[in-house]
Amino acid sequence: MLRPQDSPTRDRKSLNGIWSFALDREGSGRADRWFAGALPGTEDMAVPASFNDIAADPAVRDYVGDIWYQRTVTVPRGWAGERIVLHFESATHRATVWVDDTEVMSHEGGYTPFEADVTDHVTPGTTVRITACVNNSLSFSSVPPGVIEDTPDGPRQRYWHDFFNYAGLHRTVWLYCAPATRVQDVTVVTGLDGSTGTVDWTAELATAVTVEGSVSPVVRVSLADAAGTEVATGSGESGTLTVPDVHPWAPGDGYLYRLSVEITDGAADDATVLDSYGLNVGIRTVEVRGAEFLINGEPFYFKGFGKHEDLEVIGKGHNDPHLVHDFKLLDWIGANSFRTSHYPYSEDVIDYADAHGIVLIDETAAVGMNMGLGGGIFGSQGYTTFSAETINETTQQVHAQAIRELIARDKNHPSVVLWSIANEPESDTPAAEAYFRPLFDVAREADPSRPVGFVNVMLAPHGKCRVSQFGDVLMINRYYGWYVNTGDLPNAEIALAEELRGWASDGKPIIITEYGADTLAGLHSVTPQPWSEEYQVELLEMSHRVFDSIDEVVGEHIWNFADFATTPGIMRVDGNKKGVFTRDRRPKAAAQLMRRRWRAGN
Ligand code: GCB
Repeated sequence: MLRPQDSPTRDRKSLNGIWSFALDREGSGRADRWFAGALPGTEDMAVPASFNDIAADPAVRDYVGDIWYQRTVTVPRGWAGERIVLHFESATHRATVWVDDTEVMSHEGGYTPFEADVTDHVTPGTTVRITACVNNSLSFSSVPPGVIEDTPDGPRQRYWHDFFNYAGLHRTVWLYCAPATRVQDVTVVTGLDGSTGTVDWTAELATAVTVEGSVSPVVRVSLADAAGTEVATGSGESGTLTVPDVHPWAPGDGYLYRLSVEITDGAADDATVLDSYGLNVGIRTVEVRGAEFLINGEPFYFKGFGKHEDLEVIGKGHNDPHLVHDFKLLDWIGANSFRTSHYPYSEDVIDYADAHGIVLIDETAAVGMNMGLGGGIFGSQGYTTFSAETINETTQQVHAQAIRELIARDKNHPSVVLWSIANEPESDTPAAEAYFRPLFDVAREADPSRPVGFVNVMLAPHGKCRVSQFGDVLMINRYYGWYVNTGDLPNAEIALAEELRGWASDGKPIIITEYGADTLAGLHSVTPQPWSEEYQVELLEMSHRVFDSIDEVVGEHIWNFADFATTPGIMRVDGNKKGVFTRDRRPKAAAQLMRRRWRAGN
């Protein structure tokens, strides 16, 4: 799905700001037609933000159910004659939307965009009411999964992933206009041959109902370099542009060309431009060859983090100052990459990574599909991961759709080099194999140009995992020295090396997608004890000695970039403290260690 933009033929209006807000504690809002007028008992809510921490009220923070958002917007008079589209960059975890009294769309999945053509429901020059009923509950039909359990004090949401279930309108809501005949989608795939770059493009058009005498639309594309100089042109709904003396996009060098896709009302030079859409294009290649991960034909070593969208007060709400600041910190520490653990991040983040040469592993929200882990660490026991009553074919369909929507959204981003279709699911059982095999096919069908993998959990070591066979890359999370060999780094080192040597025998590149230790900033100890800053440093140093001794290890992503919020638990102190930075982005001692290692080129 194309992101809304301003162009010579398009205009957009952000609906961010203060919305009316109401929790639907009785679950009666739909039956009582709350969309048909002002919300009852209205409070204020900021968009974009998670609603949970804004109110400073536990009954709001832990609320499960329907959450109503409403505002009015005046549709610009100048949009008359255009198609008018209402676009949500996300609504976590699902939403139904009305324009005045008319339901216009519903969407499942909390981290990908959705939109509806609302032209027939609005009149340019007048004001309309927009109402969104967002729902934050997790079930075995959602990704990520969860259950709502009855307790004496009412329903409680349980889930098996280790981050707080923040919800709401986390990203920008847009109203935009575009011509009836317009660019509906564009796909680019880039190539390199020596100093020549190629850009294969495919444009999908939406065309106005043809009226007698109308001309057939013609697609023209042109590519400009970063200075704005045109370097290649083409025409047709698909084709290949050739760029001599190409400046490739590369890690650390976010060089972007700008592809302009135009629809004209004929082939003549003076034909009228009906629609124009611009897309940033980074020309690069990605390839897995043997146990190497190649970007532009060069071996690439991933240095960075698993991150979260997680901030004080606004939760998972997108925030530009923090976006810029986090990227400054990535640069300061010498990181070249991160994983969008454990869900698709805001498109602002992906765009920014493109422009700053940061490499991304792009992940779906399929996390917490592992009841083995849930029993021990995250609280809920007594479920079987894959069964007719738990994670089943319906979940698999929702998961497949989540993969398709992630790829549809992010397929054109040069920063994205690898799809991660799940984090730490159960993967050592025949049921897991049956569940995941078709999902790898879904990803490869949606994008044949990038490698695909999933993130393996410690409970499914080499020789037991039945899903890693489907991945192009092995992504593995290991906590030697933390969850096992706690406080015993010498034995942790032996065990980690032994396990990694097993994985290395598969002959695929290995990315360590998580390793680390919870660390309370300011806690020091002469004899490094778990939770101290010294222990985090020593655990990382131990891990690096092992990684550096195994050629197949092509990356290290520390868990986590920063401390983050979780559900309450006896293993969590005000959240997960495995950050190299605190939640408010102060460096722990490990940050200096990593800065020395990564900036020295290791
Ligand atoms: C993991 C999970 C991550 C957790 C982390 C931890 O393996 O992938 O979501 O936060 O461990 O700190 O336990």
